[in-house]
Amino acid sequence: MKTYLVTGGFGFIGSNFIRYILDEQKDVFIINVDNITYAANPENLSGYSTNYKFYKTDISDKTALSKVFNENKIDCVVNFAAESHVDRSIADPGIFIKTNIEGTLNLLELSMAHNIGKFLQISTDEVYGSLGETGKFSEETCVSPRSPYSASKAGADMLAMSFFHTYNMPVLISRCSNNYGPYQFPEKLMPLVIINAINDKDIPLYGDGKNIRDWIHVSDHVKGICLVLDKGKFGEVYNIGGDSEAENIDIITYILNKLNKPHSLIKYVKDRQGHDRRYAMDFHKINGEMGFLPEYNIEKGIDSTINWYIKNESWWRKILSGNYKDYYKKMYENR
Ligand code: NAD
Ligand code: TDX
Repeated sequence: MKTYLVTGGFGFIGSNFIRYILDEQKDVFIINVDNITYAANPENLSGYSTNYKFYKTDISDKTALSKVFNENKIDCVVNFAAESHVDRSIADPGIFIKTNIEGTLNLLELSMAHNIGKFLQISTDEVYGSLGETGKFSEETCVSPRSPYSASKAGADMLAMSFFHTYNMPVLISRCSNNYGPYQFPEKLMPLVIINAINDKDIPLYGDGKNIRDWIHVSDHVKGICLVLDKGKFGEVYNIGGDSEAENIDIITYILNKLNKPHSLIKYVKDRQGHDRRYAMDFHKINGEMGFLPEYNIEKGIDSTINWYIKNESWWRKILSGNYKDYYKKMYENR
């Protein structure tokens, strides 16, 4: 039995990872460490109790976190826990430094003290900055973050790598492009558009709507993570991408057409400050070394995601009726 300490397991990608690994592998035990921020939802793992344990713990609280390490024999740490929304980082960067950098440092120090066999830092394409019309980010691209969120993720990556070089710790880093799929919190573009369209509400489109993201279905990301955990070389970075570049306006138009909603719902609003223009991932390395290829093309991925949000209306209606209302008002009213 292998024991994974997974942080941020009640969030979007962490919960998809835990469900996948518990469904697929019988010889794993998962310890989920999550302090249940606004982005967490324990319902994401309802029904999972075998080979699973939960700690309500803040990774930026080292004393509390050390209890988790003292009480368990952990083989491998997978660090998903983060503040993850760029717009929130622009409004209030402090918590991004605390969780994403200080929290990661605590995990690294405790992992070293407890001789953990593997530490995977879940990172993002955003650490590379912003692309022009051509080119892609490779693992050799200089890190050049441009938002408080991506700066905090880049800081965490550098700390993680410093623990490999300085202390010979078994560190791996994966950097993935924009995820979408089931259980994504409605603040992010894809679920926001699906939910607003279902509710016949305006869809806020930043700037000229032509910013490009490289979209990947979360299940492809999770499979990439499993490959990195299995076959990754310590001290290496692995890019994971969806091979699906699209402008925001095209994503929105596609969803509106699928849901038979009018394009008049689209409202161009003030641009995000420092809005990165384009992301695109070169993932030759993980493809060549481990055979990774995304299974979803973007149409199939969006269609299945729309169906998930239609079938799971009670999941997102509960979120919409809570604190999210205030966030939405603050972020979008009078924008
Ligand atoms: P999310 O916001 O949906 O979930 C984050 C989870 O972390 C939540 O459950 C939250 O409660 C938990 N958390 C936050 N602060 C914590 C703390 N101090 N202590 C313990 N738990 C804490 O995020 P996500 O979209 O699932 O992203 C997961 C990871 O993947 C992040 O590290 C993010 O940077 C990275 N990533 C995300 C994407 C994407 O498109 N969403 C792409 C590439 C990489
Ligand atoms: O209301 C909106 N209108 C809009 O035009 C929102 C929420 C977003 N956008 C635009 C901004 C981006 O160009 O859509 C694009 C995607 O925005 P987000 O969903 O906020 O994602 P992004 O900023 O690209 O970052 C995401 O991908 C990388 C995740 O949130 C990060 O956690 C991940 O690291």
